[in-house]
Amino acid sequence: MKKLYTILLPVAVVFAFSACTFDKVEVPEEQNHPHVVACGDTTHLPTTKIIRVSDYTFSPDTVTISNGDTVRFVWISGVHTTTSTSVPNGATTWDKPMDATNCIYEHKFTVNGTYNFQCTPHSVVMFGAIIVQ
Ligand SMILES: [Cu+2]
Repeated sequence: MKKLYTILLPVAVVFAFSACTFDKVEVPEEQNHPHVVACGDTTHLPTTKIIRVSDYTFSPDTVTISNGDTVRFVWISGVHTTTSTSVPNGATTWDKPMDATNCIYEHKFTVNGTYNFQCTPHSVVMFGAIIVQ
């Protein structure tokens, strides 16, 4: 039994420190296909767009998405934030750190309009927009 612990403990430690990696789990296939698609069905299925956060850019810095879509900010390098600076009336604002321990932030957009965002410490060079239509 002691031998089992000797094996499992390092594994548990690795899992604990890799928690951030496990946040990157993809949306299961069935959630992207909630209904059977018939001929002529043009229903938009919710999708996720990726914005990479690095020194010192959001890439891409502007995305156009459909109502109900999600934007996933993915940390690449440095110490940043993703912070909304203006959102449409009735929409939710956000202000999240983006660093090695806060490596993923997902925001679902359910109000049409333009959302401007920035990295607060680097707002002169790091900013962008999400257009929901
Ligand atoms: Cu920054």
